[in-house]
Amino acid sequence: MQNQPLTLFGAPVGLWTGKIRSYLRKQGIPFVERLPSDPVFQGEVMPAVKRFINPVIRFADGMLVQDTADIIDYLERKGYARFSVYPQQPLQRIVALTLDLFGGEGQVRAAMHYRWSYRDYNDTFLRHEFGLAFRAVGLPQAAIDQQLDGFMGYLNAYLPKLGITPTSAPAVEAAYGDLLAALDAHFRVQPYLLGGRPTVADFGFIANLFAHLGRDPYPADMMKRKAPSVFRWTERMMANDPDTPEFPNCAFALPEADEVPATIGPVLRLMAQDYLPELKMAVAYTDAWLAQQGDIASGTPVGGKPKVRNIGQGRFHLRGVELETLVWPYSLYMLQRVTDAYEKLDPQQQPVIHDYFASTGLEDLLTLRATRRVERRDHIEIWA
Ligand SMILES: N[C@@H](CCC(=O)N[C@@H](CS)C(=O)NCC(=O)O)C(=O)O
Repeated sequence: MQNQPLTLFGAPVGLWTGKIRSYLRKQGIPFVERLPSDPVFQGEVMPAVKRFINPVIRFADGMLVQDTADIIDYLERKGYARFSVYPQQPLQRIVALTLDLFGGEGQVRAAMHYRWSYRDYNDTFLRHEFGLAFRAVGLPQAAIDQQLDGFMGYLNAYLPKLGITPTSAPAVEAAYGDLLAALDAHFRVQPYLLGGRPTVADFGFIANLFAHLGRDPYPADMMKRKAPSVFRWTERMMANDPDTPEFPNCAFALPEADEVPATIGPVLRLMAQDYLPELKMAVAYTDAWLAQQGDIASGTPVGGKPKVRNIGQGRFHLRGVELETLVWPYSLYMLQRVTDAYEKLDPQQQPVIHDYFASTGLEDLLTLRATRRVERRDHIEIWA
């Protein structure tokens, strides 16, 4: 079974599809990519996962796995991976999980902003890219244009719901600009976030930094001009080899001692400043929301129905500007990975990790939890 290519249902334009495409290539796992217009996706995958969502992988025997975090875990568990993207050593492991959260959930706002707030600049490219699925099924151009207006309008309409408005845009851009600068300094001296080999940290970041921020015309141009080492890392992440000619002496490995590169400190400090307040808001909002709901049976989809992935909108401050944004229990699912890993440590290891996180302002993250756990069952986020 492991020799038969699996099918990746997703799209070149898809944020989370890029994360899994990168993972499959780096792990040398054979796959065939198909667009969501494919009859198998429409007739088999969508009914099974109960919503339109990309990516989904399908094994030759029909088994489906949806959600990039679960796909990576599944492939590792079943022995498909050449190397684990979860470091074994505690500091490296917890920093990797933390950066997975920051690069994935924490950069969606920037990705959506630079794609849709610069829609005119990006439009020819986006219409081409979103048109691929409609062209693949042979729709005439007039019908494609109509479909594109509808679907692109639907995605564009997320901006205000994510707190992206003319008032907040300068804060969103300042936070992303500082992050690009910190990442650029890092990738000048290291091929991957934790050293010579990609970890789940890199796969979290490549989600937003490839399909949107590294590929759409406006942000890709900005990345090349302002942070060329970050752009170079996006190429490296999409290659099926280590792709490190500029680091000829760097082994495809993490540091032997349980250390993380010094240039990661500034990235974590930006997370503490720009993302931790939103996570704290999401936890407090979720707790208040849960308290209002009364009894929710274990296994209930987080939003009541499989299609509803958020539980409302909460407010927080980004660089002094108040934003109102959707609260996604999925972000808490990714946060739990950090808090679970910290909780599992030997008591004598915890202070070492705590001290490192305190040096970046992120110590509260290690124990930040909602009153109820989010799990995933049958492709849906549920209350445990
Ligand atoms: N947490 C999921 C996210 C998947 C996701 O949100 N995919 C987007 C496309 S990149 C989607 O299908 N959105 C459909 C919609 O919002 O209606 C993962 O890691 O795979």
